Amino acid sequence: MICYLGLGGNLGDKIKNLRAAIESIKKISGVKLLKISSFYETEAWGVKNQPDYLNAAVKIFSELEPPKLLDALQKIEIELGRVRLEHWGARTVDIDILLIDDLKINSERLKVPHPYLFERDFVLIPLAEIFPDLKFNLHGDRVKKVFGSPKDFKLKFVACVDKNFGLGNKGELLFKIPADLKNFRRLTLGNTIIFGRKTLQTFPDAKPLQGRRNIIFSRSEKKIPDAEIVSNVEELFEKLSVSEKNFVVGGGEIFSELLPYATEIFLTEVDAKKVFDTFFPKFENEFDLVEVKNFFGEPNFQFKKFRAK
Ligand code: A4P
Ligand code: MG
Repeated sequence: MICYLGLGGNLGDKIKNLRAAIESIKKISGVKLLKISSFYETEAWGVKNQPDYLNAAVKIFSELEPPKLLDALQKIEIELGRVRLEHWGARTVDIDILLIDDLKINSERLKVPHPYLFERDFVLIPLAEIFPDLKFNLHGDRVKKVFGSPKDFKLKFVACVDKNFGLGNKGELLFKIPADLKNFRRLTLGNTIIFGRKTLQTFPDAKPLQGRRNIIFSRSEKKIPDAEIVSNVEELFEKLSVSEKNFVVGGGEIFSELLPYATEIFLTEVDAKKVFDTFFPKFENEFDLVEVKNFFGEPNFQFKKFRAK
C-alpha cells in the first residue's frame, strides 16, 4: 500500500523532532520511506493560543495493514515524548495517516482519508509537494517553508555499478576506470563526501580524500584524522549544511540508509557482469533519468544522472 502521512509538532526542538520522527518511520519493519516534503512553519489550527507548528508530509510503502501501521506510528509518537494534554493542543510530534491508496476506512480508531485533510493548509501544502496530482483548495492560513528538512541537504549519490547494480566484492570496488575516477573527482572536489567505514578502506592508503570535507559513518571509531565521524543519520544531519554540496559515495548500506533523502544520483553503469556482495539499492520508481552519456572502451560504460521525482 502507498500511504501518505502528515507530521507536526510545536514543542521542543521542532526540527530535530521531525527529523527523528522521519528516521523512526524509516525503521518500521514492513515500511519503506519513499519521499519526504520540505518543513513548513505553520500557524496553530484549532486551538489558537499555542506556539507555531512545524509540519511535513511523507510518502511510504507499507506492508503493514492499516491498524498495525497506526500502532507503529503511535509507538513513535510515545517514544518521541508526546504528551497529549488536550485535543488539538500542543505536542512534540503527532503523526496522522492522511491517505492509504484509494481506501476509505471509518472505524473507531482510524479514519482514512484523514477527516480534516482538506480543511488544513498545514497538511495540504506539504502533501501537495510529494503528491503533485492532488486537487484541493487552500484557506489562506499562514504556512511558510523553512530550512531543516533532510531534503534541503540535497544529498547527491555517486556510484559505479555493473549491469546488476553490483558495487563491490570482498571489500574492493568492482571497477577502477580512469574516466570514472576523474568524474568522481570533478564532482566531489571542494565539497562534502559522506561514506561508511568500509568505503574508507577502498580509498588510497585507506585515508580520507584530500580537498574535500570527509564525513564517515562508524559505530565503533571515535576518531579518524582529517575526518568527522557520525554514528547515525540524525547526527549526520546535525553536521551538514544546506549551503554545501553533499555527496554520498558508499557503500551499499549507506546508500540504502540515505536513499529516501537523495535528490540526485550520478551512476556509472559498466557493461559487464561481475561477482559482488554489495549492491546499489533499487531506486527507479522514485527517480527520473535526466542525462545519459555513452563511453566506448574495454569495457563500455555509461554516465547516467537521475533526479528524484
Ligand atoms: N485517528 C483516527 N483517524 C486517524 C488517522 N487517519 N490518523 C484516531 C491518525 N490517527 C487517527 O488522535 C486521536 C485519535 O485519532 C487516535 O487515537 C487515533 O486512533 P491523536 O493524534 O491521538 O489526538 P489529537 O491529535 O489530539 O487529535 P487529532 O484529531 O488527531 O488532532 P490532529 O487532527 O492531529 O490535530 N495546527 C498546525 N498548524 N499544525 C498541526 O500539526 N495539529 C493539530 C492536531 C492541531 N493544530 C495544528 C496541528
Ligand atoms: Mg493526530
